[in-house]
This record gives sequence, structure tokens and C-alpha cells, in this order.
Amino acid sequence: MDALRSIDRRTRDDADTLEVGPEEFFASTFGELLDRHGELAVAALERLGPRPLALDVAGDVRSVRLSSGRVVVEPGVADGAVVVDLTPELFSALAQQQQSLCAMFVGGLLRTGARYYDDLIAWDAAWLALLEGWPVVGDDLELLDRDGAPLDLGRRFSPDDDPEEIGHFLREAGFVHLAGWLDPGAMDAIAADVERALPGYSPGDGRSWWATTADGTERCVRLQRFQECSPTTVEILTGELWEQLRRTLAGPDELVARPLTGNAIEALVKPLAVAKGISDVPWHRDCNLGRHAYGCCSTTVGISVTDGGEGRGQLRVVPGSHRVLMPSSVAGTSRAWLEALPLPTRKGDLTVHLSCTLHEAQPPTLDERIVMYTGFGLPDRAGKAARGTDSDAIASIRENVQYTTSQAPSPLAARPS
Ligand SMILES: O=C(O)CCC(=O)C(=O)O
Ligand SMILES: [Fe+2]
Repeated sequence: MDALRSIDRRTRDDADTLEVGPEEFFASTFGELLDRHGELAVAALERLGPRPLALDVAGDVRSVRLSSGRVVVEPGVADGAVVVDLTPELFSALAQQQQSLCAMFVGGLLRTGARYYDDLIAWDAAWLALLEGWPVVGDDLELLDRDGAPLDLGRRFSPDDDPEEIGHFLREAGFVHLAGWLDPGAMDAIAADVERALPGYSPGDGRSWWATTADGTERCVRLQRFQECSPTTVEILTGELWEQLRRTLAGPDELVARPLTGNAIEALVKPLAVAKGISDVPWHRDCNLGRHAYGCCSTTVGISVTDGGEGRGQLRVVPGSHRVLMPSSVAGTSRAWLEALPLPTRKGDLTVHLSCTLHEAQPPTLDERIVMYTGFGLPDRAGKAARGTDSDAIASIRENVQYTTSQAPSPLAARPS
């Protein structure tokens, strides 16, 4: 049986970040990237068919497009191109993967209109294919168990299962469902902690997210730094089982937990009928906003404080999407080439996904849900801290998402009354 693969996909380090201008980038680096990964970028663009991309860097404009099976760059705005206006700083961030076009768009840094969002997402995928050699098209992807047979994607693992089996499943499929890892009684205590903590959070306090339901109520949907409000949660995060989990997920890699001093864990309350804001996060990868090459993969662990099955805000993942860069805009649609899989959980179950794995939270239709998210990341070069895919710029864009974007209204909110 093969040894476990590493989940460390990092190819860049913050210490090596430079100021990169478009002239030098397109004169040298771009050609080298095309030599190495050009075929993957061409395959991505052929599959996704976005409009050409015109990068206007403070008036210096180049268009990138597919032409006769090659990626070409030419001066000016190509016919039908989506124009993206970038400061030199933003171009440098894009060229070194510090920020994706998605992050710049969501962060309100571009003038590009919302109707071109799918084009930007497609170009982000082609860009990553080119920079990182991560294929977008992968119709022949096989997910296999340790004996080479097709992986049973519905498998759940208990704390007594072989850690190597769990580590293999996570690496192969990009997620793993750990059933019955935590005591349901502790989950009830945490649900009570959430109720007690809620009055201490307020809109704009910098440690919570809010959403509006169909009847106009403002609801706190994300309680950050929740360890400060829940001794039971701290007990779990500092207990032996959590250490077993860390070791199990790490396998041959080193993984470190988030320090308990910052936003170590978030408790999410998922109301019915959300009409505005972000409660049920639509399809995304946690590295969508950028810095894949600096932080991936980290692992996100979801703790089901209440049941999280069909109709109860369940998480869905796209198995294998950490290996095939199918864009988030395609996931869950009839155009998808990798299938979505629901992860119905019971109180006390854990879900784990890699930062490169596509996932979404389905809006609950039957009952509210409480779930907590925390995780483990690769340690940085200097020591123990796991910065993962967050920089200050990305962290602030992510925190502002609740104000800048809105999920599609829940089916309950959209229903005519
Ligand atoms: O709403 C959820 O359950 C998922 C949240 C999530 O994926 C995220 O915050 O990145
Ligand atoms: Fe996520």
C-alpha cells in the first residue's frame, strides 16, 4: 500500500513576494509559464469559453485570449473582451496569486460589471492552471481506495477507524465525514452557549456576521471567536480527541491548530428563509480569494452542533475538486463535470474538507442548524503559526462579504406568500 501523499501544495512564500509589473511579467514569466502549463490553460479556456480578458493596468492594456489552440497576449482591448482595470499593486497581486480576480471583484476593487462575474471566475481557473499546473478539465479523474478499487464516497469513519484510511480518504476525495466523534450531550451544552452568547454580539462589532430573513429580521449568523463564549468548546479543542484528529488528518504532514487567542472557531447559526446577506455560503473553495500557492492545503473542520442533514443546512462537497479545478460557478449545475455530494450529519459528527475542495451550505428548509468551523493549517516557515490562505487584504475582503454580496434568497424566502 502506498504511503500517504502530502497535502502541502505550496509553491510560494510571502518572503519572496516582489513588485511585478505587467511589462516584465508578460515579457518573461508568462512565456515560461506557457511552456510549462500552457496546455492546461488552453484546455481550461476551451472548456469554459470565457470572453477574452483585457488587463488595463493604469492605462497599459493587454488582452489575453485563446487563438487557434494557443493562449496569446496582444496590446489593447480584444474584440468582446472583459476589461479589468487594475492598479499596479493589484496586477502584482494577481501575477503572484496574492489575490484572485474573484477577490478583487467581491472586494469592490474592480469596475467590471456583475454580468461578467462568470468570465472572471473562468479566468481565475485558467490563471491557476497556468501558474500552478492544476488542471481544470479532468473527466477521467478516478477516486480510489488504498487497494485501487473505486472509493466508497458515502463512507463515514469512527474514531476507532485506521488513521491511515482516514488520511487516504481525505487526500483522495478532498473531504472526509467523521461520524460520532463528539458527545451529543456536549453539543447540547454548546447550543445553549450559543443562545447565551448571542446577545453579546451586535452588527458591525467586527466579530460577527449578520443576515436578514424574509420577514425583515436581522439575525446573527456567525459568532466569531466563539471559544471565548463556550467552555465546552474549549474543552473539545484542547482535549485528547482533538489531538488524535490533528494527527490523523496530518498523516505525513505537519498541521497546527489555530491559536485559541484569535478567531479560533466560529459558530454558525443558520436561520430559515434568509433573504439578504451571507448565511448559507454558496459554492466556493476556501482558497477562491487567492493565496492557494501560499497556504494550501489547510483543513476546515465542521462540528455539527445540531443535525445537519437534508433540509437542515447540510454541507455539500464536490469530491475530487481539489485535484480538478472545476470553477465554483459550474458546481452543482448541469454543466458540472464533477458531481456534488451531500454530507448529511448527525449531532456530534465532523466534516473535514481541504481548502481546495469545492463546498456549499444548502439553505435550510425544515429547521435551523448550528455548526461550528475551525481547522488546522500548515505551519509557516518561521515556526508554528498557520496563516493559510489569509493575508490581511483577503481577510478584510472575506469579513466584508456579508455587506458586499448576498446569497441567492433561500427557497423559503423566495416563495410567494
Ligand atoms: O455555511 C457553511 O456551513 C459553510 C461556511 C464556509 O464554507 C465558509 O465560511 O468558508
Ligand atoms: Fe468554506
